[in-house]
Amino acid sequence: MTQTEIFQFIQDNTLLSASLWVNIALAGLSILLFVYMGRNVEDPRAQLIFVATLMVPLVSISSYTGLVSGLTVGFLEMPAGHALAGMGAGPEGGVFTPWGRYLTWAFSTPMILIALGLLAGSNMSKLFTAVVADVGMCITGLAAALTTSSYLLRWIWYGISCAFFVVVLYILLAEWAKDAEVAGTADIFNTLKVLTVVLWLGYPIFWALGAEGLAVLDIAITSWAYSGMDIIAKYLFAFLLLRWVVNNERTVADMAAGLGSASRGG
Ligand code: RET
Repeated sequence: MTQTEIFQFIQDNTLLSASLWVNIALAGLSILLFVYMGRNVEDPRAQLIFVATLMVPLVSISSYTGLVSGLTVGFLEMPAGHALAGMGAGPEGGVFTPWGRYLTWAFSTPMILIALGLLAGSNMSKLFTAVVADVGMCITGLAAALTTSSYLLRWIWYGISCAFFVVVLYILLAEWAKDAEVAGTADIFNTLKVLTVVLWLGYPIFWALGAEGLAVLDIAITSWAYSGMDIIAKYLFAFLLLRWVVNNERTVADMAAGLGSASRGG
């Protein structure tokens, strides 16, 4: 299938193309809003949180532009055992695979974790571990989507991706939650942690239910599920984080100087 045919296929499926265009529009608005919100932030650590967070909609607008144009979408023939096997590939069939989504998660999700780690006052080892495991999760998730030789191997990739995900969850729930108490940022960190953990759990669930997994859900519904989760996990998340940073720049600055509220003493 040529890129033009894929582009046409997406345009013809209104529900599917709307799920992509909505995110391009919201990412664009978020970029403008966030640049405006951050215009007076001066502390370097707060600035770093800002830049990392601003990258999220920037990566997102690129990701969705790639999808909507057909550049980062393929129609792949599924291996025997898959519910949609035997559909062929190309104009005759194949399974709609928006692989650009999984690829660009490798760039957007580390930014979310860097922002969260800095907010929690993470040390370098934990931040490194979280980011590396997260990239591993995204790339092996991409491998699961692109493997067409064996149904079993698709799910083995999925399992490996989940193992990386467990590392990320552990750092978020156990390590950074503790660090945030010491840093004096527990309130906002806990809000964002719950939002992140609950939403991120949705991605592997919808992958498993979608056309590329068990094929219980149709491609437009799956696309809306990801797009809806993205709207909350990216733009709402980033907005809440940036609003807090702007209003609490002092707390962030003190943290950078090793003066988190706990070490300041009573
Ligand atoms: C996959 C499938 C394989 C198993 C696992 C997955 C997890 C994906 C996650 C994605 C989060 C994406 C976000 C994007 C926002 O920019 C790759 C779906 C565990 C957690 C938050």
